Amino acid sequence: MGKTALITGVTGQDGSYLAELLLSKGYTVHGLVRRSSSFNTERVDHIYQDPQTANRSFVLHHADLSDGVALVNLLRDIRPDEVYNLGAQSHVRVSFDAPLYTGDVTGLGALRLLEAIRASGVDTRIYQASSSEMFGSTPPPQNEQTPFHPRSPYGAAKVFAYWTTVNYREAYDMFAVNGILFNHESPRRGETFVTRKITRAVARIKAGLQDHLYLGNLDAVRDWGYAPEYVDVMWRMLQQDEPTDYVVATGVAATVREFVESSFSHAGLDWTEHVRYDAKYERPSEVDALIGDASKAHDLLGWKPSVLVAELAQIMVDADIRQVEDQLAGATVRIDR
Ligand code: NAP
Ligand code: F7E
Repeated sequence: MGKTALITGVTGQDGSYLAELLLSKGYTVHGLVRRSSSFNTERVDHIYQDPQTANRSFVLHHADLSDGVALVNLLRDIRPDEVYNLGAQSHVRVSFDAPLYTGDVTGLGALRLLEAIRASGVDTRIYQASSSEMFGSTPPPQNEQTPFHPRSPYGAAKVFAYWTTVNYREAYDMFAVNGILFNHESPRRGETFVTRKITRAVARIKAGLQDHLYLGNLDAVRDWGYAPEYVDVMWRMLQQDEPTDYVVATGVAATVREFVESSFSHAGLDWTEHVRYDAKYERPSEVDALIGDASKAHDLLGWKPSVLVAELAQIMVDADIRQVEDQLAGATVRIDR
């Protein structure tokens, strides 16, 4: 019998890649989907299985991280071997506009899930999607020993979720781990995160659909990796003998400006002719520099990233150009795999 996993946030960037990975390993994958008035399953449509399918290996359930009782019922029904908590209000800028909602879903949501595991009595392992945003203003390089100093409601909510996960490991002997992941991107990245906003604009400018791209702070430094490689390390963390927390990063730094330059030049465009500044995209408090030291993940999990920032920009630009070409040709557009 293969294992069973539950993924919260299965409709997101990471959830979709993780679902594919686990299915390829023979898992039965259950995903939590929140109710929406329009379709919100685009990233997993290619692996969707109708409810009428016999012995489904991919099953979606309506639930929400704000509904603790639904989580208990879901866990009782599914009895997963592994739980991946990827669900979150994950946009840092938006967290300043919706701080209480972000605290509720991104912070308390993790606690609800841990408590639901206890309440349901299910013996399972849990992965918590922690973030480099927890380091905030603490200077790089950042590793598992680096003190947290979050700079946004999102970062603060993730710190709460991190310590709650550690506490449930210590208090209840749960196999609960934090993956402290640095920024990771892909053609499936949400369109308002800076990398995808840039690569999508490059494709549209190249096709003559828009002239300008408005951005905020170009000086921020980030450590950008490739999302499919980052979901692999989540899985590895839950296969170990002992639960512990890991930083996951490439160790390679780039500014937003450098990502802009790489993306535009890959499409044969001069970024200075198209990029404009809009203060609207600045944050009330910014995280200036995140560069991770993932030595522990290298040593204990044998994990090493292969796609670094320049190649990442090219992968994303190429995918967005293909998507715009498909749109213009009137083809059915699917998110790049
Ligand atoms: P994402 O694309 O924004 O996906 C977030 C997922 O959470 C979506 O499936 C979303 O559903 C779901 N969600 C939002 N509110 C929810 C709620 N109230 N109840 C249940 N589900 C809810 O994020 P991602 O980039 O895949 O990241 C996955 C996780 O890793 C997140 O927790 C994020 O904070 C964390 N993280 C991400 C990065 C990164 O660079 N990508 C780095 C470190 C940590 P909808 O599809 O309906 O919106
Ligand atoms: O911003 C700057 C912005 O929104 C990156 C999330 O996945 O990674 C992500 O958070 C940088 C910031 O990602 C624009 O000020 C400039 O310095 O792509 P981002 P993020 O805030 O780093 C962490 C690890 C997570 O955990 C989060 O969930 O780019 N920037 N101009 C801009 N950012 C955006 N979004 N839009 C702009 O126009």
